[in-house]
Amino acid sequence: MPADNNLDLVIRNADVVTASDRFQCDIGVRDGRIVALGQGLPQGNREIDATGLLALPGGVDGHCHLDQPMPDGMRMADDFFTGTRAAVCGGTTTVIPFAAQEKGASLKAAVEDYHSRAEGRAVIDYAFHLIVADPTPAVLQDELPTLIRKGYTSFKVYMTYDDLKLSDREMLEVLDVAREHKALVMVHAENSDCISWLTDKLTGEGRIAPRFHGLARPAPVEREATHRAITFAELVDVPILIVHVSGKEAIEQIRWAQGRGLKILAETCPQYLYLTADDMGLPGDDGYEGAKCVCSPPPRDPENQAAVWRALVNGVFSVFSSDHAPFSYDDPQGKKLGGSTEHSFDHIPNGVPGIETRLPLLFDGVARGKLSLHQFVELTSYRPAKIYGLYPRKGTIAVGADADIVLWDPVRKVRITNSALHHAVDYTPYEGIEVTGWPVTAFSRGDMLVSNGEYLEPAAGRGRFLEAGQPEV
Ligand code: DUC
Ligand code: ZN
Ligand code: ZN
Repeated sequence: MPADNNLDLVIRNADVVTASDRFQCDIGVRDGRIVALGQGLPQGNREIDATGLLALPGGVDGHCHLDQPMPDGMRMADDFFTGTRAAVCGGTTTVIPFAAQEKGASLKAAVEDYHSRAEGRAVIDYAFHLIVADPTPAVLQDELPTLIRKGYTSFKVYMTYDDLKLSDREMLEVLDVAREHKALVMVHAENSDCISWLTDKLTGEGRIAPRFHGLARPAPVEREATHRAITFAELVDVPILIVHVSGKEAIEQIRWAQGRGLKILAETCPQYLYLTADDMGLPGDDGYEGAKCVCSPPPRDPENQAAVWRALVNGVFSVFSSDHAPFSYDDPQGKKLGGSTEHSFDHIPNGVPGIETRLPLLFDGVARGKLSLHQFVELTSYRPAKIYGLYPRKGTIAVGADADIVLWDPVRKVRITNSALHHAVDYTPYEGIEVTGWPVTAFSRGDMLVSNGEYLEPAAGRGRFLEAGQPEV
């Protein structure tokens, strides 16, 4: 090591775990990158002793919503500042939220607007997915290919929600652009007409409480759309990623497709491991509290939770994301839309917060012996970095990678409570759950942002935009 080339940071006695390896060493960091892994590294300008802690690559949250423009008087509680603050306190050092096109508007304009929301606010690095809601010829032939070339290499399409959904024909056209330009399409798979028919029936009978949200979106609605999306991917001959898979029936479709040799990737989220339909309200409960757990697809039952755990362990899922959708409960722009608790379930903003709790909730599965540490890193950091074109800068601890490193105390027990979280949402659906293992110290490009559980208030805006490369599926 040349004497004039001091290390900015040395993390001593690290028990490093990546998706594939585990080794004891010191980690040397200069100019935000890992430059040395070895025993007895020279003194750094800053020294951290990691004895007794695990050193994992910072989490990559490949699906979260921050400050996304919303219709109908809704507003997300988290912007890029509070959302990324919460992310890093939960061990995530890269987020990929969505620049969403509005129908009738340009995609490029959505991206420009979204940059202005992130700049000066984000405390960790971020890339953008796109949401394609209006695939006009101009979008398909010009905007999308240009944006892909500029580092927006993944985009989400919806099969439901009136303001976002695409027709089958439009889905095929978007998939074809992805094939030609080697981008990746993420699919929200629920059958729109089935949902609206069931919703009309339920509300027509006066069954409007939050718990009926689950009955309007039962498993076959997700199963059918999952199968249809797979069929489109097969016809176009392009990989896709099915997001927020909630249970057994959709998993069966994905396994079936994977068994046929199709490149169908899949994601699940903490809500499908920890919540059930009962969290939206028990039979007979017509109160409104269940709105806190209304998300789509909805949480199902313990048998489905077990199926989701199994599919995480046996490789059906490639990524574990938060789908953080930050709507406060006691907020006329949030769950109590318009200040009312009287409206029907189909007017409740969909989604649950979870950007800070994503990793601890899955890590608890490691502590309970359900999955290995390597699988944990693979699902939460390595694979999302690969799939969304950010590897090897993100997703691993290796010479040349960004020094996005999180030190975990693998035995610390924490009872999750909203007052200790760092998002701007007024509740967590995981209140009271005790987990084993907590991310105590976090570095982003070598800057310590969290120290022994304390958020160090780094400058808002230190986070940088990441141009994504070609997805590696
Ligand atoms: N469903 C989505 O599709 N997005 C945000 C949250 C949700 O529940
Ligand atoms: Zn979705
Ligand atoms: Zn989402």
